[in-house]
Amino acid sequence: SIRLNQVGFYPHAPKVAVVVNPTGTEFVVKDARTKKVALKGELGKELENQFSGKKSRVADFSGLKKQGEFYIEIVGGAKSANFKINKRVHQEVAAAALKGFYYQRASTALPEQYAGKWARQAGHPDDRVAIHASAISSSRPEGSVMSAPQGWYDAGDYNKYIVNSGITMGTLLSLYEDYPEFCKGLDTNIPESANAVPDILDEILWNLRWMLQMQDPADGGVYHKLTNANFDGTIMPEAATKPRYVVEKSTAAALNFAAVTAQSYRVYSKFEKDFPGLADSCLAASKKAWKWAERNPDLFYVQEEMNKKFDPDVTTGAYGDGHVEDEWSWAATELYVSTGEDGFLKRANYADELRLPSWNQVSALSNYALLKSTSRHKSEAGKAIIQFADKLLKDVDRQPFQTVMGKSVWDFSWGSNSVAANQGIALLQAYKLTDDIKYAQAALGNLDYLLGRNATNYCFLTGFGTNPVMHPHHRPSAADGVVEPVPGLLSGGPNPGKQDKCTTYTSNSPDESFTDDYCSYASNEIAINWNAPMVYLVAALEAIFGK
Ligand code: 9MR
Repeated sequence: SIRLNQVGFYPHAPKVAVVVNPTGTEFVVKDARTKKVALKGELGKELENQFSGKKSRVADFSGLKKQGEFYIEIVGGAKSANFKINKRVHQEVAAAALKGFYYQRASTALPEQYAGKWARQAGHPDDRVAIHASAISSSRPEGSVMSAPQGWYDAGDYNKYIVNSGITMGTLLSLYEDYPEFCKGLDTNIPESANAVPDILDEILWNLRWMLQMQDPADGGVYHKLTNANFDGTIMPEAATKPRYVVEKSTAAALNFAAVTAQSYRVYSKFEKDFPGLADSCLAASKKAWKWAERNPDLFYVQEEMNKKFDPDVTTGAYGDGHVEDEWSWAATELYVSTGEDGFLKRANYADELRLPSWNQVSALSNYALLKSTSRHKSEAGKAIIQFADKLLKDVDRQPFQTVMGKSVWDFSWGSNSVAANQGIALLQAYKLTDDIKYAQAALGNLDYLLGRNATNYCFLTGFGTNPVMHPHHRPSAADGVVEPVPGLLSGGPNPGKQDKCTTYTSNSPDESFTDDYCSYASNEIAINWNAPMVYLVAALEAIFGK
């Protein structure tokens, strides 16, 4: 009944545990080794969960600043598992969450040296990809094939989607741009670790190389996705050998591509020696995709419509987005920040009212990007971020888990854990702008949520915590014969939609609509666009508090 960050706490940051259905009113924190009391305290006043009606009280032990291993005991009641108080308490979490992307690599074997017991054979060479009937053009006629290897598998499935790569890549590239020094020290033991480039940029490059191949050099358009016709069964990558297709080009894909490659130009131009010509290719590709989008502003991917016209039917993830104003703004902003060209500034709209980023809503990424510019819009873009952050902070002390995450029922959507992580990023942007530690502390509260201070009592990052997620909807984790799931992957999190119709859910409360079951693709899948904000959040917090 004691919910807390199951990994641990920083010496000089808030420390909160939540006791659900408390019996007593006092608590102690004890040293795990000596069993001596390190801190005594009183539980806070009773709070009621707006969803489940459950009663809880808060144990605030922020006063304990000693490093070590501890546990909490309610006087006359429950006891927690051990946790750490440590200066760099989330360092391993940060490295593992980034390493999660290595485990998602397509077209390569993962040798034991890097992958440990999750070593596996190569899957999906993707060097002879068929052109789906929807994607046939004069440059790529019927019967032709193209090569687009590498990239990350999107999620628990083995397909590769440009739109979802957009926000994922933007988030990881921004982490590097916002915290370059910290990123340089983030070692993930990948094949490229020995080179002079930070691991995070080597990892991002694995997906960037794939994305670049998804552009048709003939016209600059970008195929919406590279996919099987249907989802695979529960098999390892090397056993998944069904035909692969690129499907039709879309405006959303072109704009996501343009944004990512424009930002990549900025980032990789500092590594010209290591990757000669890469940055310039990215910028040229970005501008070409932008121009294609200008010529094709309304080619929206609607899978059902495509299936009516072309064979075979494609039933994998659609990532269809018919509202691309935000993608236009984001692409224009990245192009503007990278080139300083006025033409792009005109289209570089930022959100006056910030909206939380997700795969189909990227307007906030324009605001974030403008902070890296000298544009006249910079201060307005920043204002919107601070206003949004202030809204997030409101009434947090009245919440049962004392977190920004979960104030609103709308937080619990498909992939709700990425909502928690993206709220954290918005708060950290506000912290960067103001230097007011309250924003960073609230972001840390959302990390605490993800690592255990939540209504489910799960630590949502595989491989961590005393009650970790064990059965994510992730094909390699389910098919590899290893008991522990592939580590460093963020489970999607509570989702009252329960679209998977799994029978193992135990609650209808939105914040408890989660089941640690492979069947639950709606609450327990993993996905690159959820892992990326997790990496950002935990890495940035380590950079801020891990001293
Ligand atoms: O994250 C996506 C979510 O917002 C959608 O509601 C859902 C249904 O279309 O799809 C989610 O994305 C999935 C994608 O379509 C296929 N790969 C797995 C993704 C995570 O579940």
